[in-house]
Amino acid sequence: MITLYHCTAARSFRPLWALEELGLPYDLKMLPFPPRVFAKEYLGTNPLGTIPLLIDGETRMTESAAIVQYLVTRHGPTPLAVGVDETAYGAWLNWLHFGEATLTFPQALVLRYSKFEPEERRSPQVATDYAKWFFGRLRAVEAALTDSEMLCAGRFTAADISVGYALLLADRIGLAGDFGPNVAAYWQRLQQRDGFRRAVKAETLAGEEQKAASHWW
Ligand SMILES: N[C@@H](CCC(=O)N[C@@H](CS)C(=O)NCC(=O)O)C(=O)O
Repeated sequence: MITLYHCTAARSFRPLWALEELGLPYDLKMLPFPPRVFAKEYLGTNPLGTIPLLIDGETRMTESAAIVQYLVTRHGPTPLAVGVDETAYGAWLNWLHFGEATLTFPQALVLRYSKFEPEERRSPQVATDYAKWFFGRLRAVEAALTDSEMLCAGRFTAADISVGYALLLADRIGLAGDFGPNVAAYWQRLQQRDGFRRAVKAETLAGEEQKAASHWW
């Protein structure tokens, strides 16, 4: 059985969404955010203290985009993966990693310097500058969606899960109002997917059952 350590609406939502899209059984372990402060015992399981942590037999992974890539390739075949012999293979890998490395990184700085740091260390300038950075990078997504419903390969793939999570985070931290029209419509489409809805329901139910309040936004 796959085990996923998760905090509500954190990057671990990527693997959770992928697990639901794939219909795989899994054990969801909810943690309060940030675990390194509110669930110190978790450091014994994952010394990084970060989520996600996915355990699948001997495999342990802590990078959300890599986990999604792992799930759709190891536990396929599935149309969520784009094969090496498909034209869109390179574009797929690029979007898959763009979602975390390019889109989520600046948002983490917005969150940190507008919310997580103690009052005296907060910086409206850092938060504003990195929100601008995020919207600058998001132009690539706006352009990619001009004539297409999803990012690549003409279908919903793991790349949409990776970029879709960056949009979820933007929504939670109040940036979604400035999405361009293509990104706004895409974000609506993604939220209507059964797999997305099941993932939201799963984290809500597991959060209640395990009493892990982790509404950090
Ligand atoms: N690049 C990693 C980042 C993992 C990460 O930093 N996760 C955040 C939550 S979204 C975390 O655990 N933060 C708590 C902390 O740093 O203590 C990924 O994509 O999974």
